[in-house]
Order: sequence, then structure tokens, then C-alpha cells
Amino acid sequence: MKKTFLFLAILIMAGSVSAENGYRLWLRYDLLTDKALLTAYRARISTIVADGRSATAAITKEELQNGLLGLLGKKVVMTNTIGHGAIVTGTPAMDVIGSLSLKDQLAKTGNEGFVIISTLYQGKKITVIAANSDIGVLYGTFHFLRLLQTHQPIEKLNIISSPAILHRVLNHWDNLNRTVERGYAGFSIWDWHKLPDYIDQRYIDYARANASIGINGTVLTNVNANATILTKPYLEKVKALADVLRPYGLKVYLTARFSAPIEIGKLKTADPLNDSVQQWWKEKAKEIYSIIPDFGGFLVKANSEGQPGPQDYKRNHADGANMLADAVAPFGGIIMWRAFVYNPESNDRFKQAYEEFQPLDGKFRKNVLIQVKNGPIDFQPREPFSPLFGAMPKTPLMMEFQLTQEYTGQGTHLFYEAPQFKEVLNTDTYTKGKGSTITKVIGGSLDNHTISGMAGVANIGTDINWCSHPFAQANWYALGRLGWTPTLSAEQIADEWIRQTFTNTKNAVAVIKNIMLHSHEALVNYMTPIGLTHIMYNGHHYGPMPWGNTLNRPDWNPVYYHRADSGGIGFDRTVKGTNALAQYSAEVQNRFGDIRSCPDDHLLWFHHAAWNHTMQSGRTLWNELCYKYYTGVDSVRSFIRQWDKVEKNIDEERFVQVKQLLNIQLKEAIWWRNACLLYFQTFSRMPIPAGYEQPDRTLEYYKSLRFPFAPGN
Ligand code: BDP
Repeated sequence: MKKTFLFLAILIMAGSVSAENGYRLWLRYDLLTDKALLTAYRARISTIVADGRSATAAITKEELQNGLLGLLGKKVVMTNTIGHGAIVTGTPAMDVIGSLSLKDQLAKTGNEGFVIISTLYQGKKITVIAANSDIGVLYGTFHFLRLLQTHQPIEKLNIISSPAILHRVLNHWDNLNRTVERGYAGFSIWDWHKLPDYIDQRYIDYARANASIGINGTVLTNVNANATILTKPYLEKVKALADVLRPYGLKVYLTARFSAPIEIGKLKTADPLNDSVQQWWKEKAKEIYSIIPDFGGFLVKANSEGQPGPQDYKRNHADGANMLADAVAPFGGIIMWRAFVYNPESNDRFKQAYEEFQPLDGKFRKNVLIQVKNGPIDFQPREPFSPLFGAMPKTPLMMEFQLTQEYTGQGTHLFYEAPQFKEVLNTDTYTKGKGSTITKVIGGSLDNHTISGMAGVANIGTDINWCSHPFAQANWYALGRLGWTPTLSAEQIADEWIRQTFTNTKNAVAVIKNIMLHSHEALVNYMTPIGLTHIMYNGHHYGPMPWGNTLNRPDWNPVYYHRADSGGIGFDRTVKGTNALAQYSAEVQNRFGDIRSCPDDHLLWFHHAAWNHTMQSGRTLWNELCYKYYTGVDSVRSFIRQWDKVEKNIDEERFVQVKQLLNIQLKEAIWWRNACLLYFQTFSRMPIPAGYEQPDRTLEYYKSLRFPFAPGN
């Protein structure tokens, strides 16, 4: 007994009980274990000379000092004298920075970008982190610390960096009662009940994490909105949050419930062309800005899944968006109006957003962005790109990605999203000839827009490690990095994230990266290969239910999406079917339209193909389906084997967590594979090829499973 106690005490003293619970995210700043590197960095970093009096500048100084203390294991003092090894941070208002002729470089960095250079100043070797604004200096400081954390050389730095996208925003689907729609990481971090008087340390840590990856906006509330957030007491709470987030460069946005003028304004209508309604929103905007002067604006889900909107009054999306845009314009606010719309009358849900929005191109006010989900349906593991991208040249289109893994393994699957995001960003829409990539569409360069945006539906909650699955943090990280530099590769982002989050040990980095980079394809294979989509359970969306056919709305039923019958499987979107393909440019139509040339991985999105159709792999469609499902499961088995190899390189706590989760992922992958193949087999009437392990349960068993308390619903 005594012995254990002593042992514990020693452990605590040695600091090794400071369990690695994941709270520190990618900002761990642990002492560098590479001795040579440590010596080199120490030789190059001796003091901090930091300028600026703002709250942001204070944060910068503290971050730099804490970061260096942790990484170098020594207190790097602040001074005003520039000697060898000084890290100089500030704006051109600072004499030394002013004297360094950085004008040309700084001219390229705008209001948020930064310059990091190694240079000589009066014969002394120094490192300068300069920007036009204090927030730029903070971003630059985080970048510098990232270089150290990822073991990069810092001798000859010459970095000029600025964000490609203006609004880089998290969308919290958080309700006022603290539940999180599609949240798998606990409750909402916004403790509305205790606000405005109680400031949780989490808010500050959240802001800091976002600043470290360049995220500059946050929508605090669910798109399925509650008008209460727009009432005075709640606006006071929002103000308290805005005050905490502001020094970190984060603007606060809210979701606007379209019927708020009725619900909290006592009006009889919310018709956007009605004078009193317009006036009500103008007054509301004025009130909000009097409380939060730099309020970002509104995100709106209208006429979608039961949310109220302008169509309730026979008006269109432009009428609705413009009314709100006019209300916030005098204060510099923006409206992010979502294009996620569909209703059961349409003959193909795929087509609807385009049908409703494309004709409105050119009709929106200058401060409106249309926020478009990456694919035409709904955040599925793999979708073709939304045909709206490139099709509305007069309107800035904003990307909406889903960080929270509603359709991609929820809280239990290791799923790194950057490959999925990059697949979309790199896609060529051909709307203005070759090279009209989605990166250029949303960055604004294709159509000369000055405002641009990228949003991610947040995966953050009260769990100690923020995102529940230790690897889910990587998706938050990826959103920030891609919003700043969309041309970064998924591999580069994974590399940085692993080095900061887990380890810099070369082999371990390679192994973990390999798992991450294959996780997208693996998940597509064991859930929805060859272009299958939307075949999960109703409601909570957890697990496979390709047989689902009981909901009133056909477009909520899995059978609507796969259309399996004895002849084949897939949704015919060619001219012979719904002709959704016509919404794309000719080049894209050609690529997908011909069943012989349509890439295998999108086949069932566009064609109803025969079970014995010959795939590009040479296999029949049925055999390919089996092959993909089995390959997906095998990939998870290999992730488990690979993960075992890094045991000695990372902390035990997270090693064990991930190991357990991978085992759940394997079970669930097998469940997806078996349930889907057994069900589709009732149509194909073909055997699962010999040599594959045969399902050990019946289709009836899978159909009988129920999960009344699956999270996030
Ligand atoms: C769907 C989610 C639903 C969201 C909706 C949206 O199931 O909870 O409200 O997207 O994006 O995928 O509005």
C-alpha cells in the first residue's frame, strides 16, 4: 500500500501522470527530445522583442513565451534590446520592423497575413515575425511555433503567407439547451445558462486553438435555429463570448430563424417584402451591433427540412437573403445563406439546389454568400461535386464541409477528412474551361469576387479532448489549414498535425499518416462503394439500413438512392433518367454520362447498371461491390496492425483509446459490409465469391437491430 503511494508520488513529481488526455490539441509545446535540434534552436533563439499594446499583442507575447518555454525548456526573456537570436514580433509601427524594408512583402499579406524572415540587424542574426495588424502577428507567431513543433529548420526563413479565403468559419450546430445536433463529443461548449457572468476557460482555449490555424469566425448556434438567441438576454450572453473571442481574431455569427419577427417580434408575418418585417430586422441588426459592434452576420437555413423561409410567402431565396443583407450592411455584416434545400416534389433531390438557386445568380446583394455543401445530396462519404460550383459566377459561393462525422463513422471511426475535402477542392468544374477548379470558385479568383468563405460544421463538444475521437481533432485542424491555404495537400496537413499532436518520430509519423491518408477510401469502401449513397438508418443515421423504405418522404428513404432491383442498381441521372447531369458543364457530363467511361467510384451516382455490367476493373458490378466491401474491412484490419506498431512512440492513454476505437470501427465495418451485401444479394441473386469470409449473421438479424439512443440525433 505504502509502496504504491510512493510510486504514485514519484510519478506525479516526474510529471508523467500529467496524462495525455488530448485537451492540448496540437498546441502541446513539449520539450524537444531531439538533442541536436534543441541545441540548434536554442542557439538561434535567445530573446523576445515584442511590440503592441492590444489584447491580441499580449496574447502573442504570452503564446510565444509559453511555447518557447515548453519546447526549448528555457525561459526566453522579453527585452527591448535587439541582440543575436532575438525573435522580433510586431507591425511596421515598430521601429526595427519599419527599418527592415519589408514593405513589398507586407503589401502581399493583407490584413491577416504575415511575414517571417531570418535576417541580420546591425550585424545580429534575428528572426522577424511581422504583419500589418496585430492579428497577423499572432497568426505568424503560431506559424513560427508550428515550425518548431514540426522540427523545421529556422535558420533561413523567408515566408510570406496570407489566407486564400476571407471567411474561415466554424458552424456549431449547438442548441440553446446544450445538446448538439449531430454532435458526438458531448454537450455544447457554450454554457448559455451561466453566461454572461461565467467565462469558462474553454472559451479562451477554443479561441486560441482556432487562432492557431487561422479560423476567423464562428457561428455559435444551430442552423435549425431558435429565435430566442436574438432576444436581449441572449444577446448579452453572445456579447460575453464575442469579447472573449475577439482578441483571437474570431468574429461571432448567429443563425437567424426566418420566422423570428413573428416568434419574438409579435408581427403577423415574416414576409421579406413586408415593410414592417424589413424594419423589424433592421432594428434587430441595429440592436445587435450596438451590443456587439463587430458582429459577423447571419447564417440562414431557410425552406429546408421544415425551417421557415421566404417561400412560405411565395418569395424566393434572394428576397429572403437580401432583406437580411440590407439589415446588416450598414454595419459591415454578411449573410451566409445556405443552398441545402430539397423537397419531396422534385423528381431528384440531386437537382434541387441548382434549380432553386442557379436562376437567382446576380440577384443577391453584395454582402451575401451562398453556402453550398460540397456535394449535391448531403455530406455523404463520397459525392460528386455540387453542380452549383461554377454555375453562379455572379454570386460568391462558400464551401460547407462537415467536420462532425454524421455520415462517416460518427464518434467511433478514424476518418481523416482532408482527402475528402481535397477531392472536392481539386475538382475541375470546367465552367470557364479547363482549370476552373472548385478551389478557384470558392476562393473567388475564377469569377473575381472579393468575398469568399469556407465553413466546417464543428465536431467540438465538452469531451475532455474536444472532439471525442483522438483523430477527429485532425479534421478541425484541416479546416483551418485549408481555409488559409487550400493548395496544401492532405498529406502535408496530416504530417504537421501528427508531429504536433502525437510524435515527431519518423517511422511513427509515416505509419500514422498512412492510416490517415487511407481512411477515406477505406470508409467509402465499407460503407458506400461505387457511388452508393445515403443508405444509413433513419433519424440518428448510425449504421447501415439499405432496406429503409418506411418514411413518408421518398427522398428520406435509402431505397430512393440506390434503386436496386433484379436488373441492377444505381440512380439513372443521364438523359434517360432524371438528367441531373445536365446541370454540369459539357466536359463533366461527358465524363460521367457514358456508362463505359464513368469512373467506377461514381458509377451508381449516375447510372442504373446491370449486376453483370463490366467495371473498369474488369470485374462484374456485383463482384466489384463484394470486392470493395471486403477491401474496406481489410483496410481497417490493417489500420489495427499498423497502429500496434506505434505503441512505443506515443502516450499510453491515447494509444489505448484509439486501439479500442479501431476495434469498434472494425466491428462496424463488418456490419456495414454484411448488411449491405446480404440485402443487395436479394436482388442480384449472385453469390459472395468463394474465398471471402461469408457473413456469419442473416439479413433478418441485421434488419432487427435498433439503436433508440444513438447519439447526435
Ligand atoms: C443533415 C443533418 C441535419 C441537418 C441538415 C442541415 O442530418 O441534422 O440539420 O443536414 O445541414 O445532414 O441542415
